[in-house]
Amino acid sequence: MRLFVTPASPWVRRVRVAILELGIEGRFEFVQTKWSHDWATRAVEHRPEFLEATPVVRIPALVTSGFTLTDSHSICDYLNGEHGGFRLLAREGMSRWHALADMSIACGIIEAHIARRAELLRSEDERSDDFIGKMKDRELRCFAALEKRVPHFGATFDLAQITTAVACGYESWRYGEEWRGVAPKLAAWFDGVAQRPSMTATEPAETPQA
Ligand SMILES: N[C@@H](CCC(=O)N[C@@H](CS)C(=O)NCC(=O)O)C(=O)O
Repeated sequence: MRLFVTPASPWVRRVRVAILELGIEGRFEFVQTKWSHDWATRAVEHRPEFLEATPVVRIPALVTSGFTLTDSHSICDYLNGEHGGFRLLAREGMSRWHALADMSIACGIIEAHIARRAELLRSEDERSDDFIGKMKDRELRCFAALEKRVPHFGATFDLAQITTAVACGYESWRYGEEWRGVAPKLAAWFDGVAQRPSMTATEPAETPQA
């Protein structure tokens, strides 16, 4: 299977961490994509193999022998169901819904991260500080909500925890440590899980420029 990636993307990172947690990295070829900083506002050049793989032209994208999955949600679902025996997210029942409740908050943070990043990549005269502030408010509000969930986190580093850890890691890397002030228990939890081999192997780094 071929997985299109970059080292900066939190959506890619949650997939890569899930793969490492399941111990199935040997089944994948990781294909690096390059992006010019213009990606936020215009269609940028890509290698033909990436354009042929995904009409969405976003990462992650997973090409299997039978089909292509073009977002992290469907890829995580596939990894968990077909390659993970539902170890990272219960197939059914209350534990599934609690995990999805936490994961949807963490995904809300990551969506805000990328929207804020795209806005910051605009030229200064086009950029909206109001929009950037709105995204930051959402991030901090969601971190404060996850703070209340920490006592309920289970022993397994499951998809909800993976996504939460990726959200914490991206926030620290791109936007600094203010979030720790609204979510100190979450920050302490993150400092622990950040030492897992799946997390240290996938620490964010700048996207290679096209
Ligand atoms: N909902 C998608 C979001 C994927 C996404 O936004 N990826 C970003 C990188 S973090 C991207 O490829 N952006 C390029 C673009 O929008 O042109 C997922 O879960 O994978």
